[in-house]
Amino acid sequence: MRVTWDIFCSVVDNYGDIGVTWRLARQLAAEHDVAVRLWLDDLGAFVRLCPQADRQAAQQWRQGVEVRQWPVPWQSVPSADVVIEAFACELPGAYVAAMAARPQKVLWLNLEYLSAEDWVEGCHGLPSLQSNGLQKFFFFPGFTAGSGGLLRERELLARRRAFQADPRARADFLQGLGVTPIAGARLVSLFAYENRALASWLAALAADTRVTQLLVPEGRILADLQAWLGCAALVAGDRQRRGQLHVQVLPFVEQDQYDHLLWSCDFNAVRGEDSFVRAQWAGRPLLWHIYGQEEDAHWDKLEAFLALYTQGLSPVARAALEGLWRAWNAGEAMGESWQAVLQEWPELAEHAERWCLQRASQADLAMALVEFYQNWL
Ligand code: TRH
Repeated sequence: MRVTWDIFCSVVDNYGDIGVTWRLARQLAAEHDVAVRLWLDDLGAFVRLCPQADRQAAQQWRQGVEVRQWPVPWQSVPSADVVIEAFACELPGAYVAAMAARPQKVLWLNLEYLSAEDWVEGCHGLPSLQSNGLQKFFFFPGFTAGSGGLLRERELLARRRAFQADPRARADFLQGLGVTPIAGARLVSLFAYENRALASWLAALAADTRVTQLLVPEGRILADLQAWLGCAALVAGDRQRRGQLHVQVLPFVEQDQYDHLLWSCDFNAVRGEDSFVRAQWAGRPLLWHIYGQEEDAHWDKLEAFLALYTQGLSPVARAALEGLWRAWNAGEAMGESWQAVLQEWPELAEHAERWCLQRASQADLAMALVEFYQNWL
C-alpha cells in the first residue's frame, strides 16, 4: 500500500500558496511514489497554474495528483497517513477529529512560509501538542542545513544546465512565447508587485549603452509599467520601445514554462516565495520583491536573506546587490544601484551559480518531508 498524503491549501492571495503546494504535490507523487490528494479552496487560482484543470470539478487527477475542491461544508473522508496544512491554514474540524480517531497514527505537519531568519533552524521540526492529544509539527523550508530545505525536483538542475547550454532550445522556447531575441541585448524578466521604484529602473535601462529586452508576464506590475510608458492598457503580446529599452508583455505561463523563462534570461526580477526560489535555481543574478507584511516584518526577512546570500561576495559587489534590493523594496530610486550592479556583473553572475550549487547540495523539501515521516514512524 502506498503511503497517503493530504495537502490542504487555502489561497490567501496571489499565486504563492497554490504555487508551492501544487509543486510539492507533483513532486511527492512523481519522485516518492506516494498517493497525494491536494485540497484547494480556490480552483480559479489553480487553473492559472494548470490551465488543463477543470475549475468546477470536485475531484480531478492532474499530473499524478488527485486534486480536490475543499468542500464547504466539509464532507467526511478518512484521514491520510501524512497531513500537511500549508501556511497555517485551518483544517476542517471533522477532518482533525478523523485524524484523532484513526487507529493508525497520523503525521500532522504545518508547512510554514520560507524565511532565512536565524530562528528558523531552532523551530524547524518542533512538535506542538493539540487539545485533542494529537501532535502537530512545524516544518520550515529554508536555505540552511538545519531547515527543511527548498523545493527542487530531482532533475531540475540537470535540465536547467542542458537548456542553458543549448542556444537552439532557448531560441525555440522564446519563439514559442512570441519573443525574438535582439542580438547583444540583455534579457530580463520582470515579475513583481506594484512598485514605485520601477520608473527609475526603466529610465536607467532606457538610457543604458546596451539594449535591454524586458519580458513582463501579465500581473500586478503592469499598471506601473503602463504609467511609465504612458500607453494604453497593456496585454500579452504588446511591445513598446523607449531608448535602449524594449518591453514585451507575455502571457502568464505554466510553472514549467516559467522556469524556462527564468533560465533564458540574464537577470530575473521575482517576488514572493516560489518564483524567488525558482530564480535561484536558474543560476542567474536576481532581484527579489518580497511580499510586504504588517509592521514591516518583511524587512527582517529580506535582510536575513541578504546576509546569507552575499556571503563570499567582495565588499563592493555585496554593496551593489544590497543597494539594488533595498531600493527596489523601499520603492526608492534605482538608477545608481543599477549602475553599481552592472559594474559588478561578472562577479554577481558567478556567485549566482555558486549559490545555486551550494543550496542544491542540501536535501530538497520534498525529500526532507519524506525523511521526516520515515524517522517519525
Ligand atoms: O504570487 P506570489 O506573490 O505569492 C505570494 C508569496 O508566496 C507570499 O509569500 C505569500 O504570502 C503570498 O503569495 C500569499 O509569488 P510567488 O510565491 O512567486 O508565486 C507565484 C507563482 O506563480 C509561482 O509558483 C510561479 C508561478 N508563475 C507561473 O506559473 N507563471 C508565470 O508566468 C509567472 C509569472 C509565475
